[in-house]
Amino acid sequence: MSTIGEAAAAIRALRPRNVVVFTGAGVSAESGIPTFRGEGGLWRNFRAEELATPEAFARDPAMVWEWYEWRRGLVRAAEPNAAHRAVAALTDAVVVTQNVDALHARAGSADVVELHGSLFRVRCVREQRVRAAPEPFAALPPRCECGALLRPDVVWFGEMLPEDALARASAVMQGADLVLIIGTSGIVYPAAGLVALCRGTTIEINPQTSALGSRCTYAVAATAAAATPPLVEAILETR
Ligand code: BV8
Repeated sequence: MSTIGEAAAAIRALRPRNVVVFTGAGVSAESGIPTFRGEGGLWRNFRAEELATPEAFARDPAMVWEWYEWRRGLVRAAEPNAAHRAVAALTDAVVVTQNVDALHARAGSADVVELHGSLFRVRCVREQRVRAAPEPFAALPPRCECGALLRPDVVWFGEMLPEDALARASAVMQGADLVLIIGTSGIVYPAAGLVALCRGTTIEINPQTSALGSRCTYAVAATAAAATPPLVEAILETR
C-alpha cells in the first residue's frame, strides 16, 4: 500500500504526458450512488448481476425498468463529487469508465469512453435506434413509436461491449504513461483486463483491496474524493 504523498511524488518524478483515468462504481460512491458489490448495492434483494441481463429483461421488462428508473432518479438527484471534478481538470486525459451514470461528463470531462453505455440513453429493441432519455418515463416499460420495447442503452452481462469503445480504450491504455484506476473491484471483464495493456505507471485509488491492486505500481488506500484531487494536482504541476 502507498500513501497519497508517495504516489504524488512518483507522479512529479514521472512527468506524465499521456494520462488515462479508468473508473468504476467507487468513483461515484461519494456522490451517493451505491456501488455494485458494496453496501446498498442491492435493490429489493436482487443483485445487479441478476437484473442487468438480457434474460431478466426478457422475463420481466417492467421490473428491470423499475430498477433502472430508480437508478436514473438517484443519479439525476446526485452531483459529481470532488473526484469527478478533479478528473475533469485533466483536460487532456482520456476517461475510460465502466460506469453508466454520466457523472464524468456532468463534471466537465470532455473525452469519456463509456465501456458499458449510459443510463440516459435508450435503444429500440427492434430498430436498434439509440436516443437520449434524460427525463423520467411516464410509463414503464417505455415503448418506441414503432411499438417495440425501449431498453436502456447499457451493456448487460453476457453482452459484447461496443466495439468502438473497446478499441479506443485499448489504444489509449497501450499509449498511456500513467493510468489512474479509481474505484473498481476489477472483477468485471473484459473492462478490467484493459489495465494490463498499460506499460507505464498505474496508480489505484480504492479504500479496499481489489483484484487489480496487487498488479498496480502504487495502490493508495483512500477514497476517490480524498485521493484524486491531490494526485491530479501533482499531474498538473508537471505541466
Ligand atoms: C462479456 C452496465 C462476453 C449495466 C455492467 C472474462 C472475459 C470476458 C467476460 C467474462 C469473463 N469472466 C466473466 C465474464 C462475464 C462477465 C463478467 O465479467 N462477470 C463478472 C461479474 C465476473 N462479463 C460480461 O458479461 C461482459 N460481457 O463478457 O461478453 C461475450 C463474448 C462473446 C459474445 C457475447 C458476449 C459485460 C460486462 C458489463 C456488465 N455491465 N454495467 C448496468 O450498470 O446496469 S458492469 C457493472 O459492473 C458496472 O458497469 C460497474 O461499474 C461494473 C464493474 O464493477 P465496479 O465498477 O468495479 O463496481 P464494484 O461495485 O464491483 O466495485 C466498486 C469498487 O469501488 C470496490 O472495489 C470498492 O472498494 C470501491 N469503492 C467503494 N467506495 C469507494 C470506492 N473506491 C473509491 N472511493 C470510494 N469512496
